[in-house]
Amino acid sequence: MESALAESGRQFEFPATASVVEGNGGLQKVRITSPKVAGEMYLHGAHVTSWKPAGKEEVFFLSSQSRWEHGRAIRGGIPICFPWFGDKADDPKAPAHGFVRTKAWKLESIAQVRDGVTVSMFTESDEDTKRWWPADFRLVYRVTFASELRLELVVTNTGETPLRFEEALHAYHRVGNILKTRVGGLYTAHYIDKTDSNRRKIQHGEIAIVSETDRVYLSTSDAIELEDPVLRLRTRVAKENSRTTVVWNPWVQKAHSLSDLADDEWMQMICIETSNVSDFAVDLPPGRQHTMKALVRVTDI
Ligand code: TA6
Repeated sequence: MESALAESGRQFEFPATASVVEGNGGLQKVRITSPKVAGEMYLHGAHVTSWKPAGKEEVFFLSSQSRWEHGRAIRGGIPICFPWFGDKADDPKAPAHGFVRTKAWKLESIAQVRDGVTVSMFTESDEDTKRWWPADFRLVYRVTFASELRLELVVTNTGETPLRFEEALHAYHRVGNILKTRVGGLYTAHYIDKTDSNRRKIQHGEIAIVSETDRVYLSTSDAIELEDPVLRLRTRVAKENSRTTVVWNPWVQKAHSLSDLADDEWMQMICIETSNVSDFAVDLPPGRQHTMKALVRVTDI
């Protein structure tokens, strides 16, 4: 039975390139299939769950135990954290990482561009969002699936009062073996260590994951390079209008505590999160817009 959404999505389809189909848990997704690139993006959370540039394996990690249901976040791919990151400072009952990753977004358009396909989805403030956050806002998220992946999160303050928000593209990168993976690009950056009472520290050189790692790197603008000698891949994440980078791996115990992550899957993932969080939350005057961009490229090593 074709749902209304799939029906309504028909108008955006490109034969054999982009179609709106039923995905896991009956959730609707846009599926991109072309000689140049393959990809998937759910309307649930405007969540990219797959990107495969031609000749490459899947770039993103997706948990075999992920939930696919309304109100639950998908574990893997690229969840969007907004308008707060982590726990809400003044409300421990509020959903972690905000509410847009569990929201049903609307499809705005699917467009064929010179080197790929751009999918645009949007969501905005409503009664539900105002239960947690009184602001008026509109989010537009444009994702271009091509030989590179281009991500653009546009926040508009549609209200009368200034708003302050945090945002993160909480990307789960698939790796061959986390013990052999190295992260470059944050060589001397200051960071908040969330595994050590939020102590502030300084990075020295490349990042190697040797225990639970949960760090907010501050005042960052350089591209991140993920070196994976097992998959023989280098992933470069460049960005614009993002002043923080979060690096996360749950390691053994935290992974065990997460019901939607299989016990050994921590070895196959690392989160590199283009973001504006903590000291770099964004202040947006009424009627103004803020756009954060990330650009992901994968090359063989
Ligand atoms: O981005 C790192 C982090 O904030 C960690 O603290 C960890 O909790 C992770 O996000 C996953 O959060 P989630 O709410 O998806 O379980």
